[in-house]
Amino acid sequence: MDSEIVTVELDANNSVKIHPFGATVISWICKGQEKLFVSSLSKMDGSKAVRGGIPVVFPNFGPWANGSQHGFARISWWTVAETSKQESNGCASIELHLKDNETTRTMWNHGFLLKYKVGIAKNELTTELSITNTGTDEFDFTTLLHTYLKVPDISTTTVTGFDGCLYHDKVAGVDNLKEERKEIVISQNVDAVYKNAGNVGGHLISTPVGNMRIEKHNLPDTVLWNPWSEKAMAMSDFDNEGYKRMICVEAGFVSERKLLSPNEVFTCSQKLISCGSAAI
Ligand code: TA6
Repeated sequence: MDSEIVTVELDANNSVKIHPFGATVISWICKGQEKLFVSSLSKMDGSKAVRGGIPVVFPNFGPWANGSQHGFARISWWTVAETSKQESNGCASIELHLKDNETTRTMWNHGFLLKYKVGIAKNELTTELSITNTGTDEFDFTTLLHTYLKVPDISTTTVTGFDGCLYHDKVAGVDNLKEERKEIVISQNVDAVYKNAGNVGGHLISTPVGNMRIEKHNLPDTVLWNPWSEKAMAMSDFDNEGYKRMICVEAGFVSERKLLSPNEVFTCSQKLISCGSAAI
């Protein structure tokens, strides 16, 4: 399956790899350093969603009555529509598409076209998803970019951009909590869905060796997740110690369902900006 993986390269030290299974970005090398976490036990053969990188969640974030959790986008084979091009402004990009098919229609009987553009520039990775309703009936969806960032050590990692936001704590099962912390350090299983987070100034993930900023467009909510030891151990594709070297900061449109009329297009994106030196 490795032969299916496409690489977009700016130069020897800046490149991105995308697996057509789920259009999953599985590697972003920036200044010679890997910025994304992928579990060493992740499946890469299309038998299961990639455990890491940037899985694309559509048409449903979370448990789904129509099919597997987080919807079918991350477990479908996408097609490369536009190969990489070195644009004049020093960027390189590639576009992948997914449209409704027999499999998706058995789960969710709607016509759609997803276009996913992955672009790299100096110190930046942008992923843009456009969702077109190609059918004759309206549909609603939630969507999210399930970004696994690689960090040297979760215990020395902080993340900002959540203070003042309401959130649903999925671990405690409590809704409408208000985040008071300006800086969050994760020291246990965290699974929190924040409404309208990171929309002014983005999220800053800071580590002793460098920082990463996440800027979002049309993805008003952010999910913060780390399985911690027990949950990581319970996942067959999550290496037991992996939780110490990752943080999921997931840009999404998940607190409300987005309604799309026939021929309407919804576009959303995130930009990851590496503003540090080494391992993040
Ligand atoms: O985004 C956080 C979350 O919804 C968690 O609840 C956890 O289930 C995680 O996604 C991973 O889900 P997955 O289906 O990839 O195992």
